[in-house]
Amino acid sequence: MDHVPPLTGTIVRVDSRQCEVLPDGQEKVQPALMRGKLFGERSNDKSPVAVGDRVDLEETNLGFSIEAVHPRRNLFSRRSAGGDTRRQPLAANVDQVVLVACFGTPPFSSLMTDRILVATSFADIPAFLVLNKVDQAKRNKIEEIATTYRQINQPLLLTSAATCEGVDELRDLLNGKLSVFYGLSGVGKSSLLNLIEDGLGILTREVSASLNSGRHTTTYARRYPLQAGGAVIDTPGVRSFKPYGIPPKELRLHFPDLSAVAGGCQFHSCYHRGEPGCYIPAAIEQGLIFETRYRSYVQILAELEEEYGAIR
Ligand SMILES: Nc1nc2c(ncn2[C@@H]2O[C@H](COP(=O)(O)OP(=O)(O)OP(=O)(O)O)[C@@H](O)[C@H]2O)c(=O)[nH]1
Ligand SMILES: [Mg+2]
Ligand SMILES: [Zn+2]
Repeated sequence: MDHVPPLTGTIVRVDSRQCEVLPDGQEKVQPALMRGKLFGERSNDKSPVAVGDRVDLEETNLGFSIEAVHPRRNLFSRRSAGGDTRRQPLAANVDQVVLVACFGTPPFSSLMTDRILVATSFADIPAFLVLNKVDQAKRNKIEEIATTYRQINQPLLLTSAATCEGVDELRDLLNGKLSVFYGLSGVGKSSLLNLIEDGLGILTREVSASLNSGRHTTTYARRYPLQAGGAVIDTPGVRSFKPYGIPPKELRLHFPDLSAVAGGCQFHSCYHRGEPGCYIPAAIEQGLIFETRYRSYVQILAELEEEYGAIR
């Protein structure tokens, strides 16, 4: 029998039951079965594969099956929702996370934004913050939030899928990269993607449909190649987000604004929660740290301690 070169491919779509793969050198996306052994190897993961994963494939008369997942360059993940404490992989081997938040509906949440930024920092993936629906907010509200994130040197863009503000800049930013669009349900991820390129044709929420209907418009993560080069992964919006796996002691490292002034704290082991000689309250007074950011830190730290044990 002739030697058959190993068949490899990239995962382009994942939902709860099945996934799709693009075999290398082929043009057609194929449904693929996840081998049972993959679940055993990654029993702490909600799904053994994520969009962007490189995999070994086998082709049988029943179709393609995924035999193995290659080591990942990076993995963007979250804690599973509900009582489930497993890791939920969201996207693998990406160049950047485009974190979409918005004004109007759903209202901008500093805590949600900061939780996602912490997760991208922990995963060592660059994040780009997109503040969408600027047509829905007053200029001073927009400036207040933009200023907070500019202060921590967070790259950001103001956009509106309604007026196309910022869409050209967003398109430039995606060029040649693999980007994952992530954010709460209804912030406009799919609407923005449809403006980036004619013909993506991603389903978006009807204007009349209520955000509280309990349904997400995008129900699976899927990768779309871009004509200009690169690709984007659209993801189902979430209602809440918690970072997975960050040791509570490490959280302060993922708040660049806190780390930048922590040298002023009396003790190196200061976790900025009322310890003697903590410099953070003074830094807030002086406008070096925004109060919302500090509140996020305290809240996220409490959540991580509840999950992974208190700092002693
Ligand atoms: N006014 C205004 N409405 C917008 C803007 N962007 C999106 N929308 C509307 O917001 C709603 C939600 O948009 P989607 O693109 O479906 O949001 P999504 O983030 O993909 O939501 P999920 O798929 O559930 O995660 C739709 O009714 C859009 O028309 C914007 O910039 N301004
Ligand atoms: Mg969507
Ligand atoms: Zn401190």
